[in-house]
Amino acid sequence: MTDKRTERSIRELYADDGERADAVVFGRKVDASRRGFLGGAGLAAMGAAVGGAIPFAANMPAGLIPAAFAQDKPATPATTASPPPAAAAAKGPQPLQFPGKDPGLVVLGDRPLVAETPEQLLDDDTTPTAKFFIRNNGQLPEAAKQPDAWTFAIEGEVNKKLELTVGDLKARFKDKIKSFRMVLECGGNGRSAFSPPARGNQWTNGGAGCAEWTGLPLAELLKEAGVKPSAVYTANYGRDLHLSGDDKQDALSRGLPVAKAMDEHTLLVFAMNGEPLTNIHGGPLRLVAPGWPGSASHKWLSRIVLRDKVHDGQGMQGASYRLPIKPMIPGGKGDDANMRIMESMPVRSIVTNPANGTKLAAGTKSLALRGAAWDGEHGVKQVDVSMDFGATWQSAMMAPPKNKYDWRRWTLTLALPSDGYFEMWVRATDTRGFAQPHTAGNWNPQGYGGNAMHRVAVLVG
Ligand SMILES: Nc1nc2c(c(=O)[nH]1)N[C@H]1C(S)=C(S)[C@@H](COP(=O)(O)O)O[C@H]1N2
Ligand SMILES: [Mo]
Repeated sequence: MTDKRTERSIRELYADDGERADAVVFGRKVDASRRGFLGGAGLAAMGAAVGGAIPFAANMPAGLIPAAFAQDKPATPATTASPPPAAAAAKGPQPLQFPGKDPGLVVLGDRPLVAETPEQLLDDDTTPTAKFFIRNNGQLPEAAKQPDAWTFAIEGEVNKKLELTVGDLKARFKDKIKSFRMVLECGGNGRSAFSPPARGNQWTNGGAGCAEWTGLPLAELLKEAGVKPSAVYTANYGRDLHLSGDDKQDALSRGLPVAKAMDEHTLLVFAMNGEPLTNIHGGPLRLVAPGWPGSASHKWLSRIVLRDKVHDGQGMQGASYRLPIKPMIPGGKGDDANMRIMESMPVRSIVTNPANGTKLAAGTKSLALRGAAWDGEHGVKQVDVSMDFGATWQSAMMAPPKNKYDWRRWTLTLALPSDGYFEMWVRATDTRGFAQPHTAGNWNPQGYGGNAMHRVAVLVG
């Protein structure tokens, strides 16, 4: 075995060629589609690697990376925006150090600052602000000293341009202010499950949170401004600076079709979880366009321009927030003409308790699971859990949503047949019947829409 090979992580090995990895790790080629056909020696090696006997080994697909190895994350590949220094990448996941934020958040990039919430920190019904993920594309603006004096405009294809402050918005539209608990999720959430790896922050499932957002439906202002029939799309602008410091470039400028901008859940938000919106989350004023890629929820909002054509700002073109119409070759370059703008987010579920790698006392006979499930526009129909590598599934109980775009908290208690190593697989299905796949599908260069099932390893005894 060469030095080069021993330096590679088990995860990388599996990502390249799972069956070859089985051979390298377990000393022999897996010659059938199931690991259960491994001889006793192979199985013993596998058991030693995961920490215990595997009662459902006969169902374990060959080449599957055991969930117990998932802590062994790949280093973040370089992005075009900010190649991380090799030394930093080698250090592995870094805890976040940021005022008011839980140090359990994991930094995916520090320039711009990006941090995700590990699944087990998403265990609250409403995600506390301290645990809410962070995604910036540019430099943070300075925190506003007088939030109510923050100005913003609605202009473009409207009958009457509006220029308002946050204070005006709160006072003049007092009776129209709404609060909804809604998921905000980065378009790239789940990206780390793509193979070959896709460009960008290597989110696991933690580029998402569900907070209570308070603000004015954008529709109220659009009605006041009078949207012209020529308007088809918004262009959203904010006051964060491009990473280069060049004020002629936008860090990000995406938009929404007029119909989505008019949805009563699309809010101009000034409060999060009952507190004034913090600077890091886009305060004093941000947009929240729930169910769509987080990039459509503009922070530090300064202007919304109604356009007579689809927006072409930073983040609207090429492979940015766009998905292949016809499947493309994984790892390929892609063709701009074969891409469409990503709109509704795909269905996803996570186990929030227990955490991956939890050890339980020998003889434990039952396991209470908790989690969350959500999707973009369609709603979650069901959540199913398998503890035997997908052979059988049991449906979880789901709490009702508070409102559209809320997530569904789910619970399920499973009987454990014996001691040993188990993987809990969770799979949500949306109301159209779309279920989460085993691996991230519809490969695309920037890795959007990856909604592979979440797997959690549990070791009993
Ligand atoms: N002005 C501005 N708004 C922005 C961004 C940004 O970089 N600048 N990032 C977007 C992206 S990609 C996401 S996923 C969400 C993240 O919101 P959060 O940091 O409050 O979690 O904000 C969006 N709004
Ligand atoms: Mo994002």
